[in-house]
Amino acid sequence: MFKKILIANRGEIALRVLRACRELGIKTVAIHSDVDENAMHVRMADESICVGPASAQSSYLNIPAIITAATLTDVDAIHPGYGFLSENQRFAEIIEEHNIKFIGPKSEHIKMMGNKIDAKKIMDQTGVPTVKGINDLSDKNKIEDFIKKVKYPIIVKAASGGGGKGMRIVTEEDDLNKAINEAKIEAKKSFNDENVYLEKFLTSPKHIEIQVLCDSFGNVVTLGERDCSIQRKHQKLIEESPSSVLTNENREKISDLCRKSMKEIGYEGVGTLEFLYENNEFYFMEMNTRLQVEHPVTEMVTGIDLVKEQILVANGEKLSIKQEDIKLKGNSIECRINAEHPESFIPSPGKITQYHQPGGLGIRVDSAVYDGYSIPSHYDSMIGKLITYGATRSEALNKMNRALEEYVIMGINTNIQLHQKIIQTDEFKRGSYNINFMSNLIE
Ligand code: MV4
Repeated sequence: MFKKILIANRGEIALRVLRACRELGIKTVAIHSDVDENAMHVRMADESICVGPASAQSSYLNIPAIITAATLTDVDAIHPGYGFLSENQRFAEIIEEHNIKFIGPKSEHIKMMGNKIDAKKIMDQTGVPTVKGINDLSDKNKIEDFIKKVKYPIIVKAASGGGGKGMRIVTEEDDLNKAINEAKIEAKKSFNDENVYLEKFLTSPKHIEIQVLCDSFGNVVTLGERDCSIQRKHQKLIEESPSSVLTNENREKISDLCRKSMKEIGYEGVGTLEFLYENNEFYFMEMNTRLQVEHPVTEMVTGIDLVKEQILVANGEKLSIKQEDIKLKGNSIECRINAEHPESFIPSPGKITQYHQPGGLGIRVDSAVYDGYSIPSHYDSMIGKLITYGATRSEALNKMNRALEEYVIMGINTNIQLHQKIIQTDEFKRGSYNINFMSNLIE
């Protein structure tokens, strides 16, 4: 078993990984920037190393400094968390070149899924339903034929995209060329890859994703779905599992297809297949090859510790869980707590002058903040996740209402009130919401 793991991240996810390591009897190394010297992940780790100044570019994204830290502390493996270097193929390769295990998928799969066009092709070839689209934009006639078939609206997406950059929605023919050119320029600037593709734009889908877990022996399990439709500017706000609109039958059908596909490509580690879901049909969009922010709702309804499993399969162990042993039980909801103004959404870093976090049965708080902690302005504004679990969805929802009321964070602005507003709407209570929920709420 790994003796020591370096955690190449900060905040709540660094703590999440530290906790799994401690339970597995593995020593931990935290890395941190100058401004994170007093961060909780540094305090909780067995060892810590400063890898650079405040800017993420010079610290948490600084590959040479992180490799040096890993070599100096003699770790067996590196866990990248989410964000930062978690889906960086070069980072995964360099780590392995240093005979250190990257806790994540093979670098070939990071690369494959990093290109959304390739990802869709592979999924299509392995029998997963994808959104109708066209990848080759060199022939105007082919584009015309495609649009004649699927009709407007159309969405232009960047092959290396994510987070809405290089994306354009086109509702009429006159706007198409301009949208493609603008998307190309934006994609080149953001991802240094000007490749874009077209898809039929679905106007009111849900965003539903399937969690997979695979070992290096070809064993694959799926762990149900997460409904992540409550998002604003491509930042998820609330996630839940299971989704209230899926029947056991359509859950099993899509899960079977995901397992078959992952087995066929020889995927290893945890992964998430992102789908749009409209009129009872799934359409694959992209795959995330990392542990995701919202993984706790899956852990709550399956009872499976995804980070421990991730570490075990990276260590070359066979999955001990069989698909038939995975039973989704109860309901879980996660609210992402951000340090930001509830109406303007402007980040609100600064010192937390008073802090009380909710507790009790069915409440989980994944956060790295504490009383007196100063939130630096250099990183993401997400300061924690509030997760509730109940035997039924209404119980999980009642607990969320109670927990949000109990949560005290003074000195900074947070989106706690916004969460209260969202979960008290009839649409949220019904669970029938789609990706347009937030734009309708604010209007
Ligand atoms: C779509 C879509 C509808 N139809 N693709 C959003 C981020 C990226 N992961 C892909 N996204 C979408 N892709 C098709 N074919 C709807 C979204 C989408 C979205 C689009 C525009 C503005 C806000 C959005 C919020 C969530 C999802």
